[in-house]
Amino acid sequence: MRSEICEMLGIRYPVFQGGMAWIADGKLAAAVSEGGGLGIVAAGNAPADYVREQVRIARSLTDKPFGVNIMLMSPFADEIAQMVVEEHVPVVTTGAGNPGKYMDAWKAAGIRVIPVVASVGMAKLMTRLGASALIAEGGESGGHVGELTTMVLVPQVCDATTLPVIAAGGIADGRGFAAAVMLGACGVQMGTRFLSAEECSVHPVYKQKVLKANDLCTMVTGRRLGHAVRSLRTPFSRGYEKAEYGGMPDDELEALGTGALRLAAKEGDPERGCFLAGQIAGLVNREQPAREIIREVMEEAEACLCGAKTPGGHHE
Ligand code: TUI
Repeated sequence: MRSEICEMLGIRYPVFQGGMAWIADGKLAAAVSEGGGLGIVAAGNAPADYVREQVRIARSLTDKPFGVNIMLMSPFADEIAQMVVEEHVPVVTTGAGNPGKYMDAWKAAGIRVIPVVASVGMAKLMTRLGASALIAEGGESGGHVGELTTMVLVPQVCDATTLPVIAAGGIADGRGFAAAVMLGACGVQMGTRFLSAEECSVHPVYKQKVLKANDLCTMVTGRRLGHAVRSLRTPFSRGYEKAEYGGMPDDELEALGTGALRLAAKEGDPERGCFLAGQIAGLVNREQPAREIIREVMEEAEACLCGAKTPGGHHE
């Protein structure tokens, strides 16, 4: 089940690990890359030195390719954009904005740039600016979400670009992988599924919440301030929603969200933490080594795509 993205990046399986802020560290990225996928260190809102340290940890644990995800709304985005060049990171993915101003420098450094796009317009722009591939992420995903679902975004992005497209949002198993391929994608990115990996050092309270979540456990907040975020329904997210629609001033609302993601991921704070997770969390219910996750997804996808499985998931 190799695809053009495997040749381009030198990876065995076209499976990316999502760039989960404060969660996707050097250890998780290395485990995914060792398992044959593309591990990704997430920068999130962390300072450049923290991210550099994680890059070095990943490099000490694997000699396989891995990437860094840069969250473009971060106050440290400029420094991290420079850091990936200094550290010779082979692949950069971006999220939550337009990476246009960094593209020339990254390309000159030989970095493969793979932006997350949430619309056809952004897909066309990134194609023109010289991206190596695109990640089309639907709003089923956890974290910062766009307007479109994976089902409608992926085929429209595939038709709008000649680049390889990685599908993301709502994909956590081989059926999702196979569906993505049917929509025109050549690979997938999974966040929530890799959050459950044994090598994922997210706080145990966070991991357990995701493992126990069902299909209806997530909600979207933050639309009023222009950055919608999908997270588990918790006292924090409900309180935020109340404040959002209750007329709290913008600056106070902004302050309410600040640091909540780190509190969830690092401290497992059930009251004040913001637990980002995708709608597919209901399907993710056990901890497994990253290598096993990748193998299971690829085997199931192959079975689906080769006709061994009928629609609906029943074996013939
Ligand atoms: O970025 C994500 N997911 C994230 S980022 C994050 S940290 C955060 N902290 C505070 C507020 C918001 C987020 C947690 N999860 N996914 C990739 C993604 N990118 N989804 C949607 C987009 C996107 C949206 C708009 C990409 C480009 C874009 O372009 C808009 C423009 O024109 O600048």
